[in-house]
Amino acid sequence: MAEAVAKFTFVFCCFAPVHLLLDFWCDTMGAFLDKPKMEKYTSHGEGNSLKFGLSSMQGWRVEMEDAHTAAVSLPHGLDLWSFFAVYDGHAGSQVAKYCCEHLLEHITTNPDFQSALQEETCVDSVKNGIRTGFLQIDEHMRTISEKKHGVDRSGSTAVGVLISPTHVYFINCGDSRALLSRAGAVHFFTQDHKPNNPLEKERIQNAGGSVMIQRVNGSLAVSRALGDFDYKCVHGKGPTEQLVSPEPEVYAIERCEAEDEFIILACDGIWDVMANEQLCDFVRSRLEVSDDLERVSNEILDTCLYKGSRDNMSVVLVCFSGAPKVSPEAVNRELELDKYLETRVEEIMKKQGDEGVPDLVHVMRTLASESIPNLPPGGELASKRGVVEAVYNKLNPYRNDDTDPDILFFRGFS
Ligand SMILES: *[C@@H]1O[C@H](CO)[C@@H](O)[C@H](O)[C@H]1NC(C)=O
Ligand SMILES: CC(=O)N[C@H]1CO[C@H](CO)[C@@H](O)[C@@H]1O
Repeated sequence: MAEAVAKFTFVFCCFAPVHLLLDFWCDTMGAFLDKPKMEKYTSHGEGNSLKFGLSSMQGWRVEMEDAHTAAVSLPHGLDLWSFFAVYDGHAGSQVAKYCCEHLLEHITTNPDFQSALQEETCVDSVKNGIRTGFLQIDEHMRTISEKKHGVDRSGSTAVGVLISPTHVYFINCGDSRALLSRAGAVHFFTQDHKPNNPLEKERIQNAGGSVMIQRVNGSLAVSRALGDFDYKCVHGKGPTEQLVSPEPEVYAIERCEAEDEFIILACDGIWDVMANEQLCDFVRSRLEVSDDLERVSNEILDTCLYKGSRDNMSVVLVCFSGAPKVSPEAVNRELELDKYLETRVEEIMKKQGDEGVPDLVHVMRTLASESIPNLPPGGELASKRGVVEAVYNKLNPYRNDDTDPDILFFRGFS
């Protein structure tokens, strides 16, 4: 319920490689739409032996509140470092937008982080510096908000990776998630901060709050976030002891040149319908048929939409030099699969005969009941819905564009 009433605004912001050019996109409209908005904001780039692609889609939400940062080669002497993040906003876009523009700066310029750069073994200091950056930006935003008499009630989760020449620092505050695929398997993923987690619940209760319907005080679905200052005003408790904490969990993982494949950062709209292994398998299979990371990111979003995600969605895909490469066999297999699907759709539509043209749902259901060889792992038939729909529309002259979207996008279908 709370979700349907809340106002949502999506804000996209992304740093272009090397000189951190800001590129901005913002769109606000009205709760759930009749049809999902499938237009996407996309971007890509490379540097420091990394390639990245990203994509954001408004989906069924009337307004969107999402932002990303992608920066290879950082300022302040951190040329060999890179930073990627996804901010998933709620109750307004201000906090997501502010973090997107300023979080990196708060991290790299604070004294804790700076001291790390002078030391030999700096991993713990970097982690500390990241934590300090989060607490500092939150305090800063609170001051701004108080000056404006608390008009900003928005909040944002943040998930990111800071990549040094030797380590990947996974950073999470909230219920978005980052994962690392290494040597063909999920090697690491961040823990979601949900109010029901024992440690989160304990903190919430110690701050005098409660967890109901899996939400902080029955209303906020995430237990750590930047902003959300209404949940951060318990007297006598420090910033990390409040109902909602801005403290990130940071994990340092030593890089492994030979085995590191890719990192995925995505908001909960993705993980709601894809398990870690599923998404990893899907991405791996897509990288074998395309090296266009924007396209792969778009396919992730479309597949999640067809699998039933009703949320606004964002994904950032970062590939190391060890990522799977396009293989001619995989490309051929995919072409054959598309051809096979086209033929099957034609057959299903012809077979209907006197009963007239079957609807797309019937076609998808029929296909789903069959065993189709070589469907992309993790994405399955949902990832091929675009192909099916294209043939269907070509063959169906009576196509009605106003088909009930709930029928078109039968939820939970995979
Ligand atoms: C959360 O619930 C507690 C206990 O009912 C209450 O004292 C507190 O003001 C509530 N805080 C928010 C932000 O809803
Ligand atoms: C990406 C984004 O803006 N995510 C928001 C989408 O809508 C849900 C509604 O529940 C919010 O929780 C997300 O923060």
